Amino acid sequence: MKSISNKNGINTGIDKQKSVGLFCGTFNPIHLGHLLIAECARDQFDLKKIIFVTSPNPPHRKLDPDLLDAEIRHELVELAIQDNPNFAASRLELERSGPSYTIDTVKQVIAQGYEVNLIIGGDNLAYIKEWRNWRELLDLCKLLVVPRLRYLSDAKGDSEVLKTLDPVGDFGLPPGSFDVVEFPGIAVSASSIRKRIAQNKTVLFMVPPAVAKHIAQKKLYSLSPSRKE
Ligand code: DND
Repeated sequence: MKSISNKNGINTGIDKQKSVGLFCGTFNPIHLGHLLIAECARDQFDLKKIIFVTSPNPPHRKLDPDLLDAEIRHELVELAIQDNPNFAASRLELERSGPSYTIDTVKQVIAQGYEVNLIIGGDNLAYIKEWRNWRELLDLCKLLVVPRLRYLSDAKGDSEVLKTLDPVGDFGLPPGSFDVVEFPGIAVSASSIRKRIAQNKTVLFMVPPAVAKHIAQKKLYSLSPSRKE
């Protein structure tokens, strides 16, 4: 497989003068929702590149028995983005030990000369104040929040509603902390994909063909510990 990262873990094709979108995720596995989020954010905010960062040890998923080996998740990310020159996969977090704190990744990317726009789902926005050094994180980068219907109570969810929410009043965040990504909404989740695989249902087009093929060939997710009983 083509290597797309330099020794610092970021694709060397990025123009340092331009803003990048940083998309950190568990990606267990990466799916079309993630790709569509990245593309919508790239287009709307004129981002030069979207950097996908696979998190080996997401702090909020410490005890997840379904968490696939990080190198394999990263390999799926590489397969998913391989034909898109606007997307890059980074090994930054894979090469750090300990919990995958986003603040550490943001600092590393900024130190390399980039302006960071951190892409997160609406579900994560609700918990952002529990993230490590969240104030510093919001000082260092702009959040681009993707509406995620089921996590924003009741009717609150589509991008129009999210846009009416106030970082200060509704979330207790500093003014201007986030912008909203125009995203059509897609009811695909990594957990639903894992469940479908366990039920021997197709996941083709919920994940890109190359990812579906690799999952099938390697029988990924079919031997998950939580499904052995
Ligand atoms: P997820 O497990 O939510 O990633 O983790 C996101 C990142 O947050 C990871 O890099 C963690 O290390 C980091 N984190 C979490 C907690 C604390 C801290 C850091 C800290 O620093 O203290 P997923 O692969 O599940 O999803 C990636 C993103 O895509 C998420 O933001 C998720 O909300 C979003 N997403 C969707 N949004 C809209 N519609 C869908 C989506 N599917 C995924 N269908």
